[in-house]
Amino acid sequence: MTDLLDHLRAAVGDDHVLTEAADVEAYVVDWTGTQRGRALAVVRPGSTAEVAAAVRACAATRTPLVPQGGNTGLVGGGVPDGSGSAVVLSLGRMRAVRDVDPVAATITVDAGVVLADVQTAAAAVDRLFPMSLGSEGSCTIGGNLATNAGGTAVLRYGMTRELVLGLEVVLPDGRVWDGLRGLRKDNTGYDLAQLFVGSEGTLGVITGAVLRLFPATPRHATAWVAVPSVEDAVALLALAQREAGAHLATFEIANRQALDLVLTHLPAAADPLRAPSDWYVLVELAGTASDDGLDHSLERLLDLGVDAGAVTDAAIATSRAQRSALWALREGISEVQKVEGATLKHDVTLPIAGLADWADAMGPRLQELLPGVRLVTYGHVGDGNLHYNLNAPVGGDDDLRAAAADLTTAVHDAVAAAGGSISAEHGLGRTKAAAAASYKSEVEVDLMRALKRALDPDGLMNPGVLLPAP
Ligand code: FAD
Ligand code: 2HG
Ligand code: ZN
Repeated sequence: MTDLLDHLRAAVGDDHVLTEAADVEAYVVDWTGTQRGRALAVVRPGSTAEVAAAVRACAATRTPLVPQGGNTGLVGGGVPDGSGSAVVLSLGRMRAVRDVDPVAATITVDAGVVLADVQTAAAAVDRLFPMSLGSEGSCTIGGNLATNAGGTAVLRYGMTRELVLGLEVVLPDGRVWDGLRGLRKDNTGYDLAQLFVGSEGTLGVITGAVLRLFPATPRHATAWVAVPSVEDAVALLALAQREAGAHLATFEIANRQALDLVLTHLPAAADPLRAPSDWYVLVELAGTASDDGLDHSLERLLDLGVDAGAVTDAAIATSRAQRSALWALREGISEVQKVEGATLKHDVTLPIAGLADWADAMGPRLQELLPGVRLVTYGHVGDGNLHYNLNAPVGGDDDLRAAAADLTTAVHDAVAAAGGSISAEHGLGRTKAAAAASYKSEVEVDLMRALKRALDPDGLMNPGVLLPAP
């Protein structure tokens, strides 16, 4: 072990190999506070060459390695297990924007660049990097790529997978694959970059990326809309797709329980509507500087929604401050769930046609399993993705923990039966790897294991994440 630490120090400098408990703490506990591991050391390389040297040192001693970006992941994939045998490799020092090309509409960045900084760098050349997550102030592009993150702009721009053109990756043996090509067309064999997207640190360490940029969308029309049911939200989505077409940028859902938690815990939050509703939709149209008429389209959409019985009330933002206040009601939910107490997360997608029936049937089944459990349902309904999350019955945090396995199995079984996915956008990490394998066919799991073996024959890259230990 001393040998390894010496090699790591030689690779990245003494100051960037952390071993003291206090220094390591922030790297071994996840954002939820529920996944805690132990690390042999945390290593913080400052360049691709230093990442490669650190990976080589780990490979030579057969030391497992856990890549980490902003540590905002929600499935425990970025923190080590409890054995204390792994090295955490943090990309936090690799924060350079290497190049921005507004004409090619590409940006080339180090993997440790924080998502909000990529957005800002794109805006500086009057372009848009559309990915938008509640964690964008701390999550990194490397983490976004490794988890194939989603967020609130997927409806219009797609998942991270659709926003990447090229990657630079340090392979498990320490070699560097330079695939930093910004070509829109490149049909020269297997798409290697896509292999690493969504691989959750199990195939290599992403050190750089070429990402796609889009025309800036400085114009917005935003509304917080009361809808009676999930079915009505889906009906309104169909109207929005027809009326707003390509301008439809965001279509998010939240139930009243979610809003109540936000109103309780966020001091600046206020209910924009007079009467409570069971469900709400945050809808936003976005356009370029020359796109007039978004406000008109939104009003027309809401009128059509009222006529169809899918909308009962709405608040339209008339200023930037109002727009931010409406967004805060949606983006604040994750945080306030945590403040409220014990939670259980279910990040599920379903075929959108079956979403409402699925949600209607699920609630009563969970109440049977844990009477009083609070359903805090929200998410990206435009993508068929619900965060079908739970908070404990009031005062019943221990009851939720005791019932957690049964509740999650009930949700996941119902998702599988309805043809959905138990991870829409957060990945599998440590917490869902075994469950996902149990719902996949043997052929699918075999293919995944074959890929893993081909790239990481010694199984050193983030073992136990994405695929359960064999
Ligand atoms: P980490 O948490 O550090 O790591 C996540 C995974 O990626 C781990 O498996 C890790 O090993 C791997 N990894 C990290 N960096 C690299 C690298 N350079 N090379 C190889 N592997 C790497 N997610 C969504 O999809 N949509 C949302 O709307 C969303 N909203 C969120 C809101 C909040 C408040 C929070 C706390 C989280 C949210 N997330 C969301 C989850 C999380 O922010 C994303 O998964 C994000 O992509 C993780 O980035 P990170 O840099 O924090 O990665
Ligand atoms: C969101 O959409 C995120 O807000 C976080 O994906 C969801 O905390 C969660 O469960
Ligand atoms: Zn989400």
